[in-house]
Amino acid sequence: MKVYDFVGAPNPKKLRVYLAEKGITIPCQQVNIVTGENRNAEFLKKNPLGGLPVLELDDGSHLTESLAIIEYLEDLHPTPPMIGTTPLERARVRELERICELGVLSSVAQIFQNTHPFMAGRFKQSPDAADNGRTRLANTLKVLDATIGGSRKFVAGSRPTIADCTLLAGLEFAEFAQVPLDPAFKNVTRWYAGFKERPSAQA
Ligand SMILES: N[C@@H](CCC(=O)N[C@@H](CS)C(=O)NCC(=O)O)C(=O)O
Repeated sequence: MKVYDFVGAPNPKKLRVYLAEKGITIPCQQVNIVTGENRNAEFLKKNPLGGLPVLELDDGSHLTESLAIIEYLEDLHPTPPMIGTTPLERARVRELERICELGVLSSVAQIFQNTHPFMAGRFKQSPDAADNGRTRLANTLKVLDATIGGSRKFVAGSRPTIADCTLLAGLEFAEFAQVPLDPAFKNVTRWYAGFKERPSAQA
């Protein structure tokens, strides 16, 4: 197997944090999205949508979509469990992961695409779309702050899960996009400081 990766982008980061938490080692090859290497004909054969990460399987086929890659690896390596063990636990973890992805990471992406000079040449930018992203981000962080509360060590409870991987990637991306986490979300802030201490956060 091989991972096509780009250090500096959130979806590849989510996968690297997951791999580090699981103790799985897969060779990584960097594909530069800043220079557009992910849009050349060679790479588009691996992922016609051009996005990273991509997992290359031993038969030469490719799996795209970070969450599909993570769930595939989780099925191959169920221990330690990062999507829970009972049906309800698994549903709760996935629920929180989706909230972190769609409400945090995607909202930050929307803000980034609509405000950052790097995106200006590639994207029709709209201040209203950026504002909508900020609203969705704040609404989601409010819910996550209440869910994590004063005592949870991890997003879904007492063990790290894929929800932590996605939230870490989303909040690091938020710093890069210049919409850093508002410290008023004190439980998310405590979680973020704690998770950043884990070796996987450096992946
Ligand atoms: N939904 C996809 C998103 C993939 C994606 O858009 N990745 C970004 C990096 S976070 C990318 O490659 N952007 C460059 C581009 O699309 O040209 C996933 O979760 O893997």
